[in-house]
Amino acid sequence: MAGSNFVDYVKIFCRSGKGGAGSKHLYRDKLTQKGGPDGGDGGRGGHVILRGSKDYWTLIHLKYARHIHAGDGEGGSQSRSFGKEGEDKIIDVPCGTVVYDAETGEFICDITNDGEEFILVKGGRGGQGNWHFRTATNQTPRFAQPGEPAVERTVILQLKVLADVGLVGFPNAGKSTLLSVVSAAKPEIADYPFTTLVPNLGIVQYRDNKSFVMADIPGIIEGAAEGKGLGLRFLRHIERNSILLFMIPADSNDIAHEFDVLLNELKQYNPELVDKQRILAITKCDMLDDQMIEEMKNLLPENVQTVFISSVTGMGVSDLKDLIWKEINKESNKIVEINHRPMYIAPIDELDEEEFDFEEEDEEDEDLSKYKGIGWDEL
Ligand SMILES: Nc1nc2c(ncn2[C@@H]2O[C@H](COP(=O)(O)OP(=O)(O)OP(=O)(O)O)[C@@H](O)[C@H]2O)c(=O)[nH]1
Ligand SMILES: [Mg+2]
Repeated sequence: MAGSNFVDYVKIFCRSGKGGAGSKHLYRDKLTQKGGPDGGDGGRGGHVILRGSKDYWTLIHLKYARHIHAGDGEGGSQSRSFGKEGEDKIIDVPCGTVVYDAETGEFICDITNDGEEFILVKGGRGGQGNWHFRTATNQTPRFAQPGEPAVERTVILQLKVLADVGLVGFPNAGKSTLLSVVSAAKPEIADYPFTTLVPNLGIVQYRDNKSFVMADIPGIIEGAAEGKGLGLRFLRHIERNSILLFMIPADSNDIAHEFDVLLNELKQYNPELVDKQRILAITKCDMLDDQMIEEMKNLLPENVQTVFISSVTGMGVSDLKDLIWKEINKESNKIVEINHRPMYIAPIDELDEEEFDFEEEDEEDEDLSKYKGIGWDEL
């Protein structure tokens, strides 16, 4: 995205190295006329490996490096010497990167831990030298195995951030304001809808040097599932949050209805999101007096823990932090495993020409560039 450092989708082409050929060498020296086969094996081609790294927050470093080639293995040589292995190419990705095959949409892997490695494309095996093929009846094999060819694969890397709590609400609900108050993040805040165009992450300091990660995502509106507003594109960033914090402003007309609308949009995106533990925060409560708060308590949705907060006065914010901490540490709210459904890849004839290349996401990004988004470097 021009003007922003937030890149959560890239398509890359990977090619492993081909295996080195086995050698057909026959041994000779000044005292030995026919020393027999001594050709060594070729080296393995380099793998393309994905590695999780906590030093990365986005996929921006891959945006302009979309062709990744590992080194070829070298051929074997005389005296049964092995060829050198091809250089492996390691791609560092942020924890929370999910990988799909770009042709079939099939889920390939999910990198969640720092240092976790996954071989995306295997290097070709090196061929065996002629030494392996000597037999009683063929003592001078003049042939050796060629190395295995390189493997090519185009993959889509998608980032689904690993935050503990995700903020869900309509535009202007005060999500970014809360993040700015409880963490060092400095998201843009303004009284018009869709101020936030890309997710923001913040680390919330809790008591005794404990901390948790909060993700502020762009506002959702009714009909987001059909693409209204910014659509549901950013909802994948709350897919693996332990809990969801719904935020509805105190001046809204019907809190219970707004809550249902939000819930319904999440459900349309991924029904599993509805199984997550939820907390409701009624924001901007500095606009209410105690009596109004009491009256409002009867209008709240049922079966959800609710906190009244104001990011401006600080009212209820520490209670909210306590509640979040309690919930994210509950064993039942820990995410054990999530199901990554295959990705939908449009058949070529459904794509218009512009989409059918590596710039696909850029087209979309371009449109948003006129807005000022906050990158994750603001953390
Ligand atoms: N009075 C009052 N105003 C608030 C409070 N929190 C946020 N606001 C105001 O509400 C407006 C919207 O706040 P944001 O934090 O940008 O809202 P948001 O939910 O991030 O909105 P989008 O990014 O557009 O989805 C701003 O003008 C804030 O100053 C609060 O606790 N009290
Ligand atoms: Mg915002």
